[in-house]
Amino acid sequence: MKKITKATYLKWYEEMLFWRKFEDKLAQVYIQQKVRGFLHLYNGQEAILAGALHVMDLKKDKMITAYRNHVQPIGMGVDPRRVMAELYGKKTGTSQGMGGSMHIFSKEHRFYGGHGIVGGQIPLGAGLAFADKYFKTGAVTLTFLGDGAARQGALHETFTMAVKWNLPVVFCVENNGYAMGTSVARTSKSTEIWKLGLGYDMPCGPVDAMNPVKVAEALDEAMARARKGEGPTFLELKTYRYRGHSMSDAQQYRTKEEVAEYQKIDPITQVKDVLLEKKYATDKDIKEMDKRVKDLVSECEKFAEESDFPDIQTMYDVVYEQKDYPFLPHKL
Ligand SMILES: Cc1ncc(C[n+]2csc(CCOP(=O)(O)OP(=O)(O)O)c2C)c(N)n1
Ligand SMILES: [Mg+2]
Repeated sequence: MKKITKATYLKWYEEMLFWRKFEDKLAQVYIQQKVRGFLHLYNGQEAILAGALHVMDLKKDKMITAYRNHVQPIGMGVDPRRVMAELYGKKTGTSQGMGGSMHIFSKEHRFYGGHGIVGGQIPLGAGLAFADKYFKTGAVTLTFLGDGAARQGALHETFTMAVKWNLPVVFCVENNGYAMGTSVARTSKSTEIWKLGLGYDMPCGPVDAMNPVKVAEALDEAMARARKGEGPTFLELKTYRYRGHSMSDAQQYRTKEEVAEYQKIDPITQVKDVLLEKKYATDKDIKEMDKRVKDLVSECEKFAEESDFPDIQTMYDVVYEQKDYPFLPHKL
């Protein structure tokens, strides 16, 4: 694995803090009704993305996830101003403002969404990996899914084929404890989700995903296996989300004390502690990074605010229309 150095920790701190603050800003503008529809935030889960990016080959590897999908494309190189604009529904957004929160996508950066159907991305992730095996690109696809999605039938169908065909894919459950308001223990008697891999003879295991080092180590091993043609791995990344499922969640299913317990092992604080303990950064350096993050978030907000909404015609240009459909003539 690429060594984890002072530079890694500095990068991790600034990036993770940016993802956190970018989403805090989204929460704020959502309440002002500038961002509409659903909004599912990633606060608390940042160590997963930081660890993954450390071991991915960003020139060829791919990523696909569910609807909690704003910061992953930024990590993979998409301009954060365009992600913010997409959430505002503006034409400068990643999908010209027509995708919105759950559907960030960038083929150029190999980020394949952004999927609102729980578990829908599991077979798609295997499909991306199938293409890489077929065309011998040497790339690996990281397929992220939630603990709730792990209960979908599509997971089992996909696992059967992915193992049989030795596809270069790593299936990563982001176990944040809940599927909307339903805890893992309420969805199944088996709460150790990683054990689902055992039934498929797939290498599998749990990972402390509040720490980016642990995530990087586990993913590096899994990706190396995939690159050697030895097939998929199934990892259960144990994490936590601080905010509700979406912005309209009253969070009556958990206590404030439970959230506070996880905040004690916050991934960004863990990275900051290493920076200070190892004297990789001074308090002044941290303040400078915090300021850069704040400025960049403001720049994204300004860009989104000042961009135009798409022309109404664009909406019809991107909807499939069968010209010879016999019964309902298109109203336009
Ligand atoms: C097929 C399907 N069923 C139900 C829903 C409604 N739904 C949206 S999110 C969600 C919970 C998913 O939880 P999890 O997979 O743990 O992901 P998390 O939100 O925790 O990241 C449900 C049931 C949906 N979007 N799609
Ligand atoms: Mg969950």
